[in-house]
Amino acid sequence: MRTQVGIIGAGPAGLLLSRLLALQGIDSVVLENRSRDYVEARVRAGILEQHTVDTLTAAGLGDRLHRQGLEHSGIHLQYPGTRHTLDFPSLCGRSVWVYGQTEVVKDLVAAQLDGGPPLLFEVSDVQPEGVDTDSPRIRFTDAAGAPQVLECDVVAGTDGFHGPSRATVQEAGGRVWERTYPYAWLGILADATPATDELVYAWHPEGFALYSMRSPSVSRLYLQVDPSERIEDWSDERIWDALDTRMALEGWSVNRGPVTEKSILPMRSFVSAPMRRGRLFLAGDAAHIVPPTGAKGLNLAVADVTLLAQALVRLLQDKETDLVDSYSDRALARVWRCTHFSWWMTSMLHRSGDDFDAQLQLAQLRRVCSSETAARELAENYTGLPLGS
Ligand code: FAS
Ligand code: PHB
Repeated sequence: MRTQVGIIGAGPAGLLLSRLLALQGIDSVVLENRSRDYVEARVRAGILEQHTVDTLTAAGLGDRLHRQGLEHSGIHLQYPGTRHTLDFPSLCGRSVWVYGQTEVVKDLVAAQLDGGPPLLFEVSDVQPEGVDTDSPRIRFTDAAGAPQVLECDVVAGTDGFHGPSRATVQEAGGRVWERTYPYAWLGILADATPATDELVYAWHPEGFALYSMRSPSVSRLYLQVDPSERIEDWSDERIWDALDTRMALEGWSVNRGPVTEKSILPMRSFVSAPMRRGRLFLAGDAAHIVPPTGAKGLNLAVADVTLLAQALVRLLQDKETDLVDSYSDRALARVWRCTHFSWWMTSMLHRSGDDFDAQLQLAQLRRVCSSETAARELAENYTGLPLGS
């Protein structure tokens, strides 16, 4: 087998990269170790930045997004007795969109299978090789159990936090930064009409809570819990009661409904540099992880592959290496900006158990809710800084 770009991983990063390259006449093959059903069912991100929406729309993937996505012009920040609304368009001229990652992936997979480049599910033993040469390859076993070799000009490692690509880059040197937070998120999906027009990020003495959604009839809610908590110890009733407590506001209440999914998500910040080794390039969670508080993970993956697609087109069509040579530094600049913002939102909203911290957090929240300057800084980062800024 031969292609120009061998792509490891069919998450949003790998699938969008394949699409963006195809639109520029560059062929690719996407290798995915899970099944289509598994990939499409993974419940993850929910918020799309404007540049993500613009990129998906320009790539011909915006129809369902514009029909079913919910444009949100702000968020609510809450602490006991106060729920304050940040109006993003008036603060920074941008909004965000609620459209689940599951839906983005379904749209990408459908486009790929409808005449797009090859997408091979349920492969195994995937290993990039020869990445320090101009003719790298990817060894793998296909779904039928046959050993295969994919000869390429370039390999894209979009295989997430647990894939093989980052290790291949790190073998040649590099650095990793990691911070594990002393809390986790318990998340639920519920068939319940959201009791809020826009997301509510609530600080509370008992812990952080987030009211999000997937549609006018599906709510997505999160609770800060200790990382050692087990989901089986959290009945639906206990979850709803905790949400009621932490999001309590005079004259308002959380809408309950059947819980259709619940899980506990650890929280970490992780950055691996460089995002390149020879002809192997990393993008998305393969290179970085951010705590979900800032709704950055999926959007950062989209930003990476937007830069990478431009760089690979320049390399493979114009035979120019300037953009691939600067890709890692340019991508990492945005990665660190988003890592900082995600850390800042997380640190402001999650209880550490220390009362001095609590007073600092409340002071920061009161500042953001009373100062247009402070609110603008949150709004600009949350809605996504312009690519390349
Ligand atoms: P992904 O992990 O999505 O995709 C990588 C793909 O590579 C997967 O399909 C995987 O199966 C495949 N793969 C792995 N190893 C392979 C191998 N050896 N061979 C072939 N394929 C291989 N972000 C937010 O903004 N908000 C959130 O609320 C949020 N919640 C999250 C909850 C969870 C449980 C997780 C894990 C992440 C969450 N994220 C959230 C972050 C998430 O959305 C990621 O940023 C996003 O999936 C990044 O996309 P990719 O880089 O494509 O990585
Ligand atoms: C979600 O809807 O899954 C979501 C929304 C905002 C966040 C994190 C997750 O900050």
